[in-house]
Amino acid sequence: MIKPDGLSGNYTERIKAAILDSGFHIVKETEVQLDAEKASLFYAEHSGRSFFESLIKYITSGPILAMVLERPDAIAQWRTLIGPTDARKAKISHPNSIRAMCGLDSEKNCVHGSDSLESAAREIAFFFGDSDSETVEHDEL
Ligand code: 3AN
Repeated sequence: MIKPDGLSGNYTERIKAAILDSGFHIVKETEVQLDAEKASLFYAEHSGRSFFESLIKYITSGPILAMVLERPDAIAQWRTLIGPTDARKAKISHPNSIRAMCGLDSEKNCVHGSDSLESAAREIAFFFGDSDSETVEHDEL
């Protein structure tokens, strides 16, 4: 997912170029404006965290671009390509990462990546409907 700061900062084309250069295939994409209710569902696992309210405000501050990305070992490869959650750290330890390119800090880090097959299935279903989640799980396993 490219977050609102990624889209408003006009990083979409550079991010997509990095995605394709790293051997991913963009299977699907959709631009969506999340409201607070949907964003809270998406980030339900963080609902008890101190930064939750601020995170919801940020992620609903403009449209996001959700994408289904495909390649072998996609979860780990994408997380390597985006770099650490804290974009300030990414700029030092992973200067070629996407978060180093367009992120600001731990919250405004311009892109999201599913952290497991299970969360990928859930997040793909969230944006694109249920059938894709099953396809991805079966393809990956
Ligand atoms: P990642 O996006 O690297 O998987 P998560 O899942 O731990 O990181 O966090 C989800 C989102 O919550 C992050 N992308 C970021 O926007 C926000 N977030 C995480 N940790 C913090 C933090 N310490 N302070 C503010 N926002 C945070």
